[in-house]
Amino acid sequence: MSEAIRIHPYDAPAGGWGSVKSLGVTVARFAAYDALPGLRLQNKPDGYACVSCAWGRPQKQHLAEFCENGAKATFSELTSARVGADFFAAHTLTELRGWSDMALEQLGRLTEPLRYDPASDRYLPVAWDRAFAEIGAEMKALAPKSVVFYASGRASLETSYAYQLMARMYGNNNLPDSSNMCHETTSVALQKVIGQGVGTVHVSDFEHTDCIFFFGQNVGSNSPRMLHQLQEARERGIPIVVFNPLRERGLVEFKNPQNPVQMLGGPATQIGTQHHAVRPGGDIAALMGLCKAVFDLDDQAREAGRPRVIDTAFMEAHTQGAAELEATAHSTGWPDIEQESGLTRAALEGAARVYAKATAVMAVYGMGLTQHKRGFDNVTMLVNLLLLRGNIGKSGAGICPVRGHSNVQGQRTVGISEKPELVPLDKLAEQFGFEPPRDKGLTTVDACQGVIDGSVRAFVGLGGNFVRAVPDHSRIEPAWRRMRLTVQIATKLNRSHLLTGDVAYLLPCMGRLERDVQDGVLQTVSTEDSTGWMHASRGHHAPASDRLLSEMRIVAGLAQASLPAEMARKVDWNGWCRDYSAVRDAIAITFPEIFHDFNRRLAAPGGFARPLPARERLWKTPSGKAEFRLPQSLSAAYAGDGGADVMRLITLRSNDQFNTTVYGLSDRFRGVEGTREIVFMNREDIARLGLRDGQTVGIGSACGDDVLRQVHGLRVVAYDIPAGSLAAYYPECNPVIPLWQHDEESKVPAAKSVPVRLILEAAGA
Ligand SMILES: Nc1nc2c(c(=O)[nH]1)N[C@H]1C(S)=C(S)[C@@H](COP(=O)(O)OP(=O)(O)OC[C@H]3O[C@@H](n4cnc5c(=O)[nH]c(N)nc54)[C@H](O)[C@@H]3O)O[C@H]1N2
Ligand SMILES: Nc1nc2c(c(=O)[nH]1)N[C@H]1C(S)=C(S)[C@@H](COP(=O)(O)OP(=O)(O)OC[C@H]3O[C@@H](n4cnc5c(=O)[nH]c(N)nc54)[C@H](O)[C@@H]3O)O[C@H]1N2
Ligand SMILES: [Mo]
Repeated sequence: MSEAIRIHPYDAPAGGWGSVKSLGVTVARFAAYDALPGLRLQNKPDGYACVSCAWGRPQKQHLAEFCENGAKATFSELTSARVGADFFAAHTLTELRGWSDMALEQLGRLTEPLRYDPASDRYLPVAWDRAFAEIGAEMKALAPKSVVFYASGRASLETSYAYQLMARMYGNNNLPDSSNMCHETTSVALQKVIGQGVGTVHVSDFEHTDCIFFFGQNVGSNSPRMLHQLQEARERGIPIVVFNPLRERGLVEFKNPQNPVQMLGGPATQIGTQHHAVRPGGDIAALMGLCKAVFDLDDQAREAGRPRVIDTAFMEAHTQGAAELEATAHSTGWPDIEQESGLTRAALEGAARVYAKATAVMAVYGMGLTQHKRGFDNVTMLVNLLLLRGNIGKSGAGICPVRGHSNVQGQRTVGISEKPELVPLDKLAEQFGFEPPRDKGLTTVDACQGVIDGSVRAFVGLGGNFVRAVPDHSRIEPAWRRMRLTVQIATKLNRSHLLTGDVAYLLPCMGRLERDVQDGVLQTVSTEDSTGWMHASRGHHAPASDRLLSEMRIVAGLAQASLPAEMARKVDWNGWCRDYSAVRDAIAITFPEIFHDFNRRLAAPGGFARPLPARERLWKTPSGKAEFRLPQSLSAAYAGDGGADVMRLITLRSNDQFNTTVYGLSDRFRGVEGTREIVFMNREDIARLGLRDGQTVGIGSACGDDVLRQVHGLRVVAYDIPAGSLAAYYPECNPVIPLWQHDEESKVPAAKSVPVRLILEAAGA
């Protein structure tokens, strides 16, 4: 299994033959040849919603609406490898905890329900009925507030709705989902300033935009289908201005694997027209610089009697707080902006001129903005910039957070949220005849804290790899095993399943690509993409095993076993399992504005869009206007313990993983093959610290508390990254992130700009 380690600069475009070759390797790796013909159905009206990213689909579809990484996700789910009772009989969990994420992933699909047997330290098969009954007995004995119901962002709208209802009937709002490690910053920040917690753009806006600002999102690896829209925009001559500490290949150039001319030697499309290597955590400063420069351009225009640069009519009618922003921008000095952003005044003024010339600007962003101490300010500063020229609520303009999991936005929409104020609890009360809990539930960070302090006694996971995805592994893993009960619903084995409570179950489910037949009828499920469109999805492949249940059946089984009988009876769980359209009818009653006529509208090819009030310039904020907001500080980062040697670490994804699922060891675009144990470093830092390219080092948290948080055995890779910064892979580096370092408003762990210092290791490589 070990591949040779090769580190080399990569200068081929994103897409192109590299992507075709990588796909071939993946098909062979998973022996998923049966999956190939099915790819044509990916993201098509008669097919299935891709299980990889959440990017939207154009209404005018391309011949193939899949990408290299979507196909990888498909193959990995449709792998021919299986992991069943015979495997678990041969391996203790203690042994398996020594396996890598990639080795666990490659075991293939889980096939039957399992219960942990502490005497033999193994998972043993258990019948479904028995598993439900035993879990139910445990749940009934626990205090309702001590149980957490996590969801990872993939389960359908139907299952997610049933899941949140179960949690609330059980007695808590402890419904964190992967959003709490991801775009919750967006949900909180956009709700505050524009009155809706989701983005305002549709995919069709890319056809009308005349400028795109792109912050902290690695499109080539993490939402490659968007490269089509970016390529089309570039072919119209639209500038794309990129702010990213790294020069990510997908933002440099792209060859469309579905375009024969480009593939047979035609030139690649240049994507980014300006690249600004902002320092990690430096975006608030960069955005303040951009706003300052726009105000300056406006002053100059006014003095010269030219048309204003600022859209004063929009600002007067639709916003509040502009004067405070203007005063702050004027009083913030360029030296401070340059120092914190790592960018020059000239570079920021150049970007601002491009912004000021365009009439419809779109701002696209990802984890590079949300996962910081002041991620909230990153997002609200980006909104400030857009508002200055009325770039929200007009064609071709808007704010475009790129969500992660394929239904993470939808899960929040149908009620998976720890924030009771975001859920129509009165409606649920009336609809189902019970009193939902009204107190705040636990976020991901709160849940981890509860596991550490012992107040959380049980964890139910609807997908995901929670223990691996969260920060501070060395504190959370030991505490995790002191819980009473862990229940994991999953398609594939991962490290979280190997860390069990006293009583533990691993319940295998069908994936979205598989035919979900209930009562002889093929069921339809639905998801919401990153642009607020709802899509139907029907599986086309045989289930990986005949002992799998659908996620809907598992949730219904848990609910019926865990809720008091009189509560369980309030929902027709069995009816819901027989016909998912009945769940959609219930969703339509709870959320009529978004889901009225759900079943009818879902049948339309291309699905339907939810209302986006800010898109219509209806601002559902307390003031009824879009709100300019001042940042708390110019830096989005934690300062660290003050040592001169403290650096800012970015933890990020390779091109060969989906979150904690590691497909392989190839980060093609960054030129790293055969290993993930690396740390990218600036050449000057390498020289300054007396290190060598290729040498082995460790990194340790420099947060200033007295907990030891370290990762060892990382190979130094000289890389084009701002001085004083490091980049390394998630989840391997999660142990160095303290749990208490998170966005101050949303509690999303601060996985970018983590204060660390290098540790010299005895043996060099
Ligand atoms: N193939 C594949 N697709 C995926 C995923 C996957 O793992 N694999 N994961 C899915 C999920 S859940 C999510 S949330 C998304 C994640 O997709 P992204 O949002 O792209 O997440 P990351 O890989 O963490 O990369 C963050 C980017 O931000 C940049 N960055 C880091 N710090 C800063 C900063 O301070 N400022 C700026 N401006 N940029 C910064 C990094 O260099 C990097 O390019 O992708 C989704 N799609
Ligand atoms: N340091 C650092 N940490 C991070 C991040 C970072 O950038 N840096 N990113 C954060 C982000 S953005 C996110 S979203 C989280 C991700 O955190 P999670 O969502 O918890 O993790 P995933 O790796 O996406 O979960 C993968 C597992 O989900 C299960 N699974 C896959 N498909 C299905 C399905 O259809 N049904 C069910 N029931 N289970 C399924 C499989 O068992 C698989 O092993 O990690 C966060 N953690
Ligand atoms: Mo995510």
